[in-house]
Amino acid sequence: MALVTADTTPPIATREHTVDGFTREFLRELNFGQGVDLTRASVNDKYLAMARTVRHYLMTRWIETLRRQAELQAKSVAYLSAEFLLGRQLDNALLASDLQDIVREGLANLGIDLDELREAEVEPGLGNGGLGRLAACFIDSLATMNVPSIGYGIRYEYGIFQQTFVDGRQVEKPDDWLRLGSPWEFPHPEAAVTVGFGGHVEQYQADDGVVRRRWVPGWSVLGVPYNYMVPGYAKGRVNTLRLWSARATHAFDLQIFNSGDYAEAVRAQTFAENISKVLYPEDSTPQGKELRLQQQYFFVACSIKDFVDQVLPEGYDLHRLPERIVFQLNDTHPVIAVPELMRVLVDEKGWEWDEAWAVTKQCFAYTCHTLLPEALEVWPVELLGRLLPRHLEIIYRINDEFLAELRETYPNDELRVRRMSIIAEYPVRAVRMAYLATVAATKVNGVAELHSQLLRDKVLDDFAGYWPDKFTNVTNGVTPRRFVKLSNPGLSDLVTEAIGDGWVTDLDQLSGLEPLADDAEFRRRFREVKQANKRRITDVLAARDGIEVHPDTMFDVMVKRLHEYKRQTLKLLHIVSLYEKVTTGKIRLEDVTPRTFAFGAKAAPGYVLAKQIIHLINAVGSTINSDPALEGRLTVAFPANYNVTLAETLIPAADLSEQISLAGKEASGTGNMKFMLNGALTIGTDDGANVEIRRLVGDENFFLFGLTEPQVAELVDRGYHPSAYYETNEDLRHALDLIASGAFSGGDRAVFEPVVSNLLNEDRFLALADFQAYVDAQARVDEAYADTEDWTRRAVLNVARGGFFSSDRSMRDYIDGIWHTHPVPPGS
Ligand code: OX2
Repeated sequence: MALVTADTTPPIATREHTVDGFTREFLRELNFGQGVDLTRASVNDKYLAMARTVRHYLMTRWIETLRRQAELQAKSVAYLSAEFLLGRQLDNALLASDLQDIVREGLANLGIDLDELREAEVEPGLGNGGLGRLAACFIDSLATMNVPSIGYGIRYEYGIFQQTFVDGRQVEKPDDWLRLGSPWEFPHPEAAVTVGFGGHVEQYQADDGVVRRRWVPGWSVLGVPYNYMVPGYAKGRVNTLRLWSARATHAFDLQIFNSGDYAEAVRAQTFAENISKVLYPEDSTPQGKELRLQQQYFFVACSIKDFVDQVLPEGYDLHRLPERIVFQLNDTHPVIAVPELMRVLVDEKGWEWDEAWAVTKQCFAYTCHTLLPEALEVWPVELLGRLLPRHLEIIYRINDEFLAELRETYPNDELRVRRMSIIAEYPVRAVRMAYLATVAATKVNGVAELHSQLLRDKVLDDFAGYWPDKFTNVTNGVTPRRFVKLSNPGLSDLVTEAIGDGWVTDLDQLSGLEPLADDAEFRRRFREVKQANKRRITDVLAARDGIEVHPDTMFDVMVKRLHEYKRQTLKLLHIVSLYEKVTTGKIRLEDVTPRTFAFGAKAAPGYVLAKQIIHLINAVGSTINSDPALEGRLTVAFPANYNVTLAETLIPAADLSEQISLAGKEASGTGNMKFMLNGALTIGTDDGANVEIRRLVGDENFFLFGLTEPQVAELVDRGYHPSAYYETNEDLRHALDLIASGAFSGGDRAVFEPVVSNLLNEDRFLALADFQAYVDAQARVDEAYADTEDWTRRAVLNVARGGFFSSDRSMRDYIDGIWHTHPVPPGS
């Protein structure tokens, strides 16, 4: 008898959730999958077999999720993002499948140490920093909250570069993360789609007699989808992340191949496959690179085609698209999706323009992540027209109609109309992607209250005046699964013992810890956890980087991309000043709070000043660390290649979180939230989400310093002269002079001259203006830290009041205010 007929649901393979069941599966994977026996298996063999076994346990939920979705066609979110900075997958999969104990025991029975295999996993670094990590947190929350959603992005063959230091200088190495195979991906070459580029647009008479325009691409590539499971916590949905990989089309190379020019055929293939070759190592500053635009169009064209042709059932009425999908644009990188959807509807489906625009306008929402003018993407018309000629036409028409509409509203204000044009005329004619996104989106959101306010008041003020209801805020969040539960098991157990484990999916429950801040025994245990976390990172830094730190010092941590606006130099000036005072006897070493200053930061390879700052931090570090008098008192730790994996052990060990960007420059920050939830106190400016952190935790539990955004604006307006601070502030002068003297560069005064002279003459982000306020705030930190009990009390309050910063809450805000979707549990 046939097991499956048209009207029965086909059965799904099952797995036994026991140690024996796991062991059987694991051996099968090892023997039949990897083709090795246990005695001969390498660590990588065992890791791959184990990872594949674990994913089997999630498969039922994945299949059920997909079936349910096919059946219900519930409204979904398609999160379009050029970056997903996932971090290692194994621990999260073990947590989601509730297999942690089973796997540990099963492997131990076979003489295998789970921790050794965990270390074999190479993290997929498919993002630069906050923006990519945020996307990863969001898809975790969506799955946990049972929200139908799909992530669409690029499967870069090389992720964010591996950073090494050679004589203190950053040297980049390619991130060959796929070298040993990735057990977490499911390639689907049979579902590949074709994407065109270049060529021209032609006019033709359609069957209905109407004259239409269509794109005749000059070349095309294949997009091959790779699916990744996005498992929700505790039996939630297993959603899908679909990343696209570029391949040469057969038509592309076969012809050349047949003509016997093998070299040319290979060249053609390389050209096509370059598109998904490497992640651009940029954060907040775009490189005007053609390949980048190719990447952007490549992944959104694949995604839209995939959604329309594969995900939607056959015959779906696209007029109802807004009931079925919302495309969330993660910054401007995917904005070319707007003219692409128009092209599909108008050119391919034969719709009228107005009809297509009415639908398209309802399908997109846009998140802006920056305030830096240089980070707002702009594509020269020349480039866009060459690569995507039809899209440029469509953008022009969208703009023409938009400007006509504006002229009706503002009849005598041509200046305003020109300001709001999607097309910039200067310095070259170019498409402003943020404006295009704003015109097309149902909602535009910033990522923290202050940021959203500044978007409305400054960056997109004309648009906010025109469409006040379009603008909204969703403050970022982080997933408590990865960044507390998994990365800080000590704290996690302590919290669960105190208030139960509901906090993992309802982070507001952390408020239940509030009274325990006054409980001496709880504080003692809380400190014990922090101390254990410091010992853990001490071991990691010794093994990973050969760096020696002292677990009984204050851990003062600044981890984020290296950028002038984030002001790593400000922290460095504080360290140098302290060093200068101690070594000249201005302060006694015994009076200095023992501190470990930890940095983690990558600089974009082309960002010369950022790389010089890295060199300087390392130079100051090696001078301080090699001074025997300072041993155990002052240490600078700058492990290379800061990534998600390192963050997971470093953040739980921190006492002090450095969030010291110039006010009005950091859109949100998300590291700040991770530190808070792990019991660090923040020293920070009134910037990004710091504002909300401080409001929640209370002024008395936050070390605020520095100019406010309006003060910055005023100072810049008046004319900012950094040298004036140098001249009037003795400590600052001594610190800068010490760097300039060559004290950290073996007497060579030239090495750090560019950094010093940039600070003295330019200092775009007002580090010198905030120096004294920062040093004063650090003195308040020292004073507070000296009272151990009270410091712990404040640290507990940081955790207790951090519930707001769960990415589950961010998702709720998006759902209620922007997406209007509903949860659908997998088996419901
Ligand atoms: C980052 C922002 O710089 C950061 O403030 C924010 O927390 C993060 O995005 C997530 O919203 N590229 N990276 C960012 O913005 C851009 C552009």
